[in-house]
Amino acid sequence: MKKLFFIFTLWLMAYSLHATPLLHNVFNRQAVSLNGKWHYIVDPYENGYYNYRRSAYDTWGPNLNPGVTAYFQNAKARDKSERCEYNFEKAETMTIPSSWSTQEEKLFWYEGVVWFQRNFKHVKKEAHRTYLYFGAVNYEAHVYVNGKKVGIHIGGFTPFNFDITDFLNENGENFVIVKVDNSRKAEAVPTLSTDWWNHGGITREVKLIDVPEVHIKDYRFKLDNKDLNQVLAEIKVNGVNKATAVEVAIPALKWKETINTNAEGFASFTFKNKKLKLWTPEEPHLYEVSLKVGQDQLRDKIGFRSITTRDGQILLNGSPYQLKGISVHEENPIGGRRNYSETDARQIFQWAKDLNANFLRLAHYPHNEYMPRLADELGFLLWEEIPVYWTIQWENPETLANAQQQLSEVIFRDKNRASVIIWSVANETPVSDERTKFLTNLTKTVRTLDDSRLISAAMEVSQHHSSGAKVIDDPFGEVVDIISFNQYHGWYGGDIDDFKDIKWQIKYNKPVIVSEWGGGALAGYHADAETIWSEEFQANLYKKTLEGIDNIPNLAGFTPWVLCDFRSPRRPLADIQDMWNRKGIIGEGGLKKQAFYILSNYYKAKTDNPSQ
Ligand code: GCB
Repeated sequence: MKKLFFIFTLWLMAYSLHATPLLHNVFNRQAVSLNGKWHYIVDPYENGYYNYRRSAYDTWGPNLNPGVTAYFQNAKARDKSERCEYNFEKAETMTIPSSWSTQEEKLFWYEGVVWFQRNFKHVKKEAHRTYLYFGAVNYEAHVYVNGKKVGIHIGGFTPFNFDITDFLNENGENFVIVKVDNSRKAEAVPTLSTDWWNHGGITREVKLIDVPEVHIKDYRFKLDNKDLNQVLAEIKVNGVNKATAVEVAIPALKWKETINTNAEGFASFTFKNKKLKLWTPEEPHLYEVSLKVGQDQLRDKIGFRSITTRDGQILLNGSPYQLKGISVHEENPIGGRRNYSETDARQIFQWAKDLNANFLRLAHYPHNEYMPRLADELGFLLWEEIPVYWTIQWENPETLANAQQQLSEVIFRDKNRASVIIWSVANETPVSDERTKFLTNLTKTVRTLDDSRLISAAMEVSQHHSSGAKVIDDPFGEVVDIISFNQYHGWYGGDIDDFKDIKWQIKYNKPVIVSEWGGGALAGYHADAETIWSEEFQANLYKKTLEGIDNIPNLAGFTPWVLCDFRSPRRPLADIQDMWNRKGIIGEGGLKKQAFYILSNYYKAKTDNPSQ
């Protein structure tokens, strides 16, 4: 109990010490973009942060000014005799957002610290707060405005913001410096080894947002699982200390109400409407919702749907629903860079549409916000995940706090997205008491923050020693809503011709998703189906897997591994892999492999004849 309390306190501390609690729906707020050219200095020894005794300059306090030595000061030699050993103005530039590995050839393999700097003009507005927002920085960001530290954020795939009002200069001339560190660490989330590229940098958009002192901080609208005519809603207003009126409207429903918050700016309410058009992938109906408090006005487009389970099935709006899925990394096969833009997201959904899919597993970390936003609009269901991958330090309370924070941040960002139906808390983690306790703690975080979605994790399969049956009996299965597992029969062992004869023993009567299956092929390499790495080999693996996959009990769908080839340092085989994981059904350069068409035909047949 004591330990739990300690962990909870750590988590709260992580929250309050690091980024200012997030503003919800930054996406739809008027913002000044700080994307574009930033100067950068590569700093493998952290020379700009520590002195020669390894004492961090930004912990020295006002009386021990590091002078021109600390990079976050953005110093320049003031006269011809002054020694200053860096100069951002003269340093090279890089376009933000980006991953430095794919922006700068010389940084392809680099893992460590890079400092980024840019100037910006911003005139303070009377009775307003200014927030500095980052869509994501991989992995650890120390942010300084005009030479002063505004905060730290840890975790490479979730948004954060700082209230920088009090750091801004009266003359409107400002600079921001970010120390970005993507060194892999054993205690981090993810930990030392993964099967994807450790893309360092300011990898998502940077924005400045002015909001009136009294502003909408957060809100949530969700359909009541128990009454599909009823919406449950909550609002949080910042900057008030008395009951405050918020105007809320959904014009298409001709619904408008003034809601009064309590003295802390919080209100919860419900409304009913028999004519509510529910959101589905086939008809992704979104309602415009508007919120207004004082001078602050914010809009969103929200879909209403329920997602539940019953008797081993997934129910969307109360009816059984089959998922036709594919796993996706946040990487572009054309160039192997990180995806970050609306255009990138539209490309992924176009491919998913060509595949006749209705479900994407966003592996293995939260993807950028364009993905859930467009999924809402275009009609795709999403599985979102945090990078609790393989072997995390299960007994380290800081690691747990870190994972909880990343989970909380993605839930916070996407809680109003109808497309998001599953929170996955882990991938292929080895069964032990400590690990199950860790993951169970994560599910508690989810249930506290969001009781309107399903929980899962990609688990592993074992083989029964005598019968040879494939067994899924992970004790974590007790805790989740959906049993998901990765299996690679025909690739990491097993003869694909035997796939249809496998006996599946799943301990839990819950819906099942096969969260990964597949094999590698080099796009354009043709041979017979026995020849590994050929498109024919991969196509045959897909064909045989699809012939036998319906033998899996309670199968609600699957997400083969993976839509596109992606970069990975674990894949050095020359002339075939060349540092790419080749399990994509779309190859490097965007070329569809044969397996793509096998899966798309299979999904088309399922769509045309769901009972097939
Ligand atoms: C897995 C992992 C995934 C890897 C994949 C592979 O089981 O979950 O991250 O990329 O296998 O290609 O081996």
